[in-house]
Amino acid sequence: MPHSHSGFRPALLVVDMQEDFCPPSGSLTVPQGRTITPLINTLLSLPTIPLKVATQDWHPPTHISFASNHSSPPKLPFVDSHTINNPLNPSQSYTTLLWPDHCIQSTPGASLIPELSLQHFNHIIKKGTDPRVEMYSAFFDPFPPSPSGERVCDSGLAKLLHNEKITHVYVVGLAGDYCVKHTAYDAAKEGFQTVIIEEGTKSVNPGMWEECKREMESIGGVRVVGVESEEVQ
Ligand code: VGL
Ligand code: ZN
Repeated sequence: MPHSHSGFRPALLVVDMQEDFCPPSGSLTVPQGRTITPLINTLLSLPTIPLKVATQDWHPPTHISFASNHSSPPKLPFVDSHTINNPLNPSQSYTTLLWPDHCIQSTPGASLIPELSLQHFNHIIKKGTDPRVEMYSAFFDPFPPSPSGERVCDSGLAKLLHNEKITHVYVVGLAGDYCVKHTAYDAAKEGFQTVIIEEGTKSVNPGMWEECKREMESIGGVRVVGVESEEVQ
């Protein structure tokens, strides 16, 4: 990381390192999802990072993102999309893929993988708990806040990072093309210098990662860097 000075107080966000996203037995496996754990544990061991936060996708069984909850007509996970209306403003909608059942609250699949160095985390944030909306970002649901500032979901992560006077947010975890991407977008929108450490993430669709990176850098204000880059030294 850049050398410490008054304008540098980093946080590490470790997104959704959960059994259901990991081979061999997860229900929504990210290829090679487990292989990033040693690098993440190295980052977690750095005493120069004052705030380390894990997130957990934490869905009720009735969650709208599960293909199994859309039976007439039947929907295929990974293939069919669906459109979610904003519960606070039905004229706004968000279309995204449907998934297999995953990360159901308090089930083994929702647990953080045991090889992750849990003792370093200052906070664990749960997301995706509202059955009515998809929530890839660890900050908010995908809809803009209402004119009065109300949101469907707010995990409290933005307030935590602002309270801790964080300047830079380093994001790793799963999946690069979904929750890591949308978490990084929201971190940048919240005004944090936002960096994804490339070797610290894997994607559901690895073939799309290069395009995903370009999109994040061009429209998201997110930097994607290798662990050996100056940025992370
Ligand atoms: C995720 C799909 C569905 C993720 C969560 O953590 O990237 N992807 N729910
Ligand atoms: Zn999910």
